[in-house]
Amino acid sequence: MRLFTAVHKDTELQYMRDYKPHREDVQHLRVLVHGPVGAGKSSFINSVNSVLRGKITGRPLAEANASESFTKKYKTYKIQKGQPGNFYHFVFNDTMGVEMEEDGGVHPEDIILAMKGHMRDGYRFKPGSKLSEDNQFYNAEPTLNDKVQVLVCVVPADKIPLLTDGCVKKIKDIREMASELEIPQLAIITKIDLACPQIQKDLKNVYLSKKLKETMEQFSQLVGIPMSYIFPVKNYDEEINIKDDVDSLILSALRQIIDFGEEFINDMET
Ligand SMILES: Nc1nc2c(ncn2[C@@H]2O[C@H](COP(=O)(O)OP(=O)(O)O)[C@@H](O)[C@H]2O)c(=O)[nH]1
Ligand SMILES: [Mg+2]
Repeated sequence: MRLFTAVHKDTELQYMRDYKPHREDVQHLRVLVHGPVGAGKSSFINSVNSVLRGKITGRPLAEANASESFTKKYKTYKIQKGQPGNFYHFVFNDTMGVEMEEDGGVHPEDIILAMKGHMRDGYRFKPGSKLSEDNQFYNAEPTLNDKVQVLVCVVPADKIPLLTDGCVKKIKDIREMASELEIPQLAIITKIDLACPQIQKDLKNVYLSKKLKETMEQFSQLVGIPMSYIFPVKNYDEEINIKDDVDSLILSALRQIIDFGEEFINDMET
């Protein structure tokens, strides 16, 4: 895999703009993002927004410090395409972090309920507790537009060697539940700039870095996600301007997300 050229970038951007689910009854692909607190989940969604809009779009989602970076409400993020009111045909849902401790963080059952489309926007996550059927934010009759088509696990490269057994288990449990629902999954490794000095110096070294490769292999073995479904990313963090190398990695991950989602809805029986 290589970082791509400017021409390739334009082709990819056009692909994203043109993308529409082939099934008439599906308005958009729904992508659910989960992972530890402070992993860069919100930053990733912001970064996708920046890449597609061609400008740094501020940080409405990410928080400046990790202890605050607690997404408490379930919310669908749409990305504006051209004129206001026009959107890309994929949406993102952020979740409260999978916490390192046993009973902190998002309840794994909440992730399943979200995947099945039972969670309505505005639901407030509570550590260790789950959405109940009598809750006003429980959607008893989800349509395909409410259901999740792609599950993305976001993990920071610099913390992979430090993941606790509890956290690995939660990620694996969620992964297994998604597999049962046959929902395609991939992982995004963020903060690759912090994990390897070579990459920090120049993002183009991403596929040359032995250190990153080892980190990705370690993660792959820990949670059982194949290497080919793990995408290294540097989020827009302190940058003021759009950079091709940053875009390139984000677009590679996004392309896989869309292709997985499209495949999933096309394989469905009804
Ligand atoms: N250096 C670096 N920092 C990042 C990256 N992605 C996110 N961050 C920072 O990590 C912190 C947590 O990010 P956030 O998106 O809020 O994490 P979340 O809890 O998973 O939503 C923020 O201060 C981000 O600016 C990255 O790729 N590189
Ligand atoms: Mg967040």
